Amino acid sequence: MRTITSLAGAAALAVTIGAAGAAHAGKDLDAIKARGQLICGVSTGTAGFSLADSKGVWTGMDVDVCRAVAAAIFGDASKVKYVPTTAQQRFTALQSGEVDMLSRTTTWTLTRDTALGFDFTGVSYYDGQGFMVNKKLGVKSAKELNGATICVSPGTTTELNLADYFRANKMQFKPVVIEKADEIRAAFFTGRCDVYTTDASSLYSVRAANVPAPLTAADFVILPEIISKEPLGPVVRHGDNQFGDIVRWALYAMVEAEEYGITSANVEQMLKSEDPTIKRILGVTPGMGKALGVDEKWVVNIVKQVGNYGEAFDRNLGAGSPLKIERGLNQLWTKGGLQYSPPIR
Ligand SMILES: N[C@@H](CCC(=O)N[C@@H](CS)C(=O)NCC(=O)O)C(=O)O
Repeated sequence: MRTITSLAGAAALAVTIGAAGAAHAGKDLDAIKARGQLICGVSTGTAGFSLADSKGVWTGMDVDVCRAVAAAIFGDASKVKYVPTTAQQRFTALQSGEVDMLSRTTTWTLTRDTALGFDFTGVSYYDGQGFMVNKKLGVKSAKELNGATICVSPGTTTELNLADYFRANKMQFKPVVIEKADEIRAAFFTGRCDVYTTDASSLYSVRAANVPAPLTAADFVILPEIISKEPLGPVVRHGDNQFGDIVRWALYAMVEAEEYGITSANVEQMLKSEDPTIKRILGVTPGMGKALGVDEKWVVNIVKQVGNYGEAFDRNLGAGSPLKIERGLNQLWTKGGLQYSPPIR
């Protein structure tokens, strides 16, 4: 009886997968495959997240998410064209089709996920908004900022949270609103504003990478208050669920690989593992690639070329980078953090 039931269950699953048409590519995925390249909207330059060097080579955590998607689709992480976007331009770039996806410190909110016509596919970095000030001001807490002049980027959650926070705490502020990242940083460092506010990770990034000599990182303090939740993640347009699924699971694959101890260094060795979960993740037991409409070696390609989530975090943002950001909320759930992949099965 038990055998008959489970056979019936397996048959039902086969029918479901067949009917859903795992291999039906939508229009965005078709276009990406036809051009042979993913077009990823990144920021104009935030060290650790997305930054181009003098040769035009992009690196960073957000860049690595683009690379993982390209590795899943093409088996080649280098098949990405990067389009720099400011916070204000980014959503138009995605809506108009100028880019296939965004991977650029973009916070998942209800209105962006609905009214703007987008889907967020996961959280690549759990962040929160903070404040940075020049040490000379002697300010120790955001509660002391009444009357301050504050540099803030337009078209961001930052702008909205800032207004909420000051209203809630019955304080006044003078906004200095500047779209371009290099200009807003210059305005802050030259003293045009007392305070720079953005995602805390970007404050760490700017303090580590952008302070102009003779000033140094030690001249600036990031205040202890984190005033918001900023779950940053990749974004796609509505209309091509299969492409959205690939973007979603490319990031999850990096997280799942970390949880199961699969790294860029040991992935070949792991192909010989007897663990059924690892066999499924790496496509040794086929099925996951087919369900997603990509090669069965999709996770092998991602991990070999990009690394698992922890490797990417360490290299771009953590101990192996100039930013030295703690894993914190971005630690795996098994180690007290929030990074958690649904099962690859
Ligand atoms: N996470 C926030 C802020 C994102 C954001 O883009 N902030 C600006 C602060 S300057 C930035 O990173 N810009 C980088 C760029 O334009 O290259 C949001 O999604 O609204």
